[in-house]
Amino acid sequence: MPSDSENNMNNTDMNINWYPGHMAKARRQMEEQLKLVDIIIELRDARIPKASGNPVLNDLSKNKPVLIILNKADLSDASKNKEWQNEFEHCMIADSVNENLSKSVVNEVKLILKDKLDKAKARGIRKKVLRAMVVGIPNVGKSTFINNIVKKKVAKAENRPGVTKALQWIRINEDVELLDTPGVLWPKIEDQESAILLALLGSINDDVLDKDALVRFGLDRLKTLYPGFILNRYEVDENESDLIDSIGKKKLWLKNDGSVDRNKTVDLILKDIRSNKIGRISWQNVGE
Ligand SMILES: Nc1nc2c(ncn2[C@@H]2O[C@H](COP(=O)(O)OP(=O)(O)OP(=O)(O)O)[C@@H](O)[C@H]2O)c(=O)[nH]1
Ligand SMILES: [Mg+2]
Repeated sequence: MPSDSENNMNNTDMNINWYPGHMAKARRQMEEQLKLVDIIIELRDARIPKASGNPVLNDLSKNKPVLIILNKADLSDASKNKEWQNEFEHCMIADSVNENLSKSVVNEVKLILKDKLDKAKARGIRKKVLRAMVVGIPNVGKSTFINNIVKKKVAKAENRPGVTKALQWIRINEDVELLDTPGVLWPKIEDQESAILLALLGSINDDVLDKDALVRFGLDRLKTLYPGFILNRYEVDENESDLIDSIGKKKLWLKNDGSVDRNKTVDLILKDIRSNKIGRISWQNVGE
């Protein structure tokens, strides 16, 4: 990781809004609901399956089965998705925007809970409703996933972190209910690399970020992970010393005085990185 990016990411602005108060509140509320819940569905970003795993949520999920959904899998590298899937006990690969997930997810939840349900049945208890709490970092697609499962737009979803503010139970059918929750991060980031990746892919409010440093980090990492992607998208030599400047010039993203409009260039590259415009990218590899 380039040290200048690391230093820039370490600035105090970053720390101010990293763990806003509403997240602490959400966590407390999630803890309260936990006793009602049979299973936790944890959404992770398929492009950063490790960095998008939240240690706070790990604590919460103690003693409950967890189904991991590698979401936004349409944006990540298909072969890496498979490798990551094998890392988790219960895990599905998902594109919550384009796939119809309802049947497969409900079936998987029932399969994971089968033993528990069978035991309850043997004791003469018939459990009426299965309840799943949907958790994950901000902007990972929790509300979109729930809308997909319920096949209606019941939860508000937008492409920025912090859209869902309150917990909301949503009935899927006569035997399954899902709880939508606000995205939560954790109070202390030990791992700068995870922090940068979360920022790069849009889980931290852009207003508190040094976007220029973020994009420099992204382009640098991209050169190593997927050689040729930058050349393909922007038609510039990947080894240019100031890639943002070179891309701005090539694309003619200029200011009135003819110099590169750096802010605009940074914004557009960041947008490309967060979509699949440059290509399907997995930013983390298994075992690293
Ligand atoms: N390409 C792609 N985009 C997705 C997918 N799932 C969600 N999105 C997009 O990601 C953005 C965030 O979705 P939300 O459902 O609001 O995310 P959230 O986790 O509920 O976010 P918070 O409530 O802010 O924590 C939206 O623009 C969605 O359209 C997916 O599987 N693939
Ligand atoms: Mg939401």
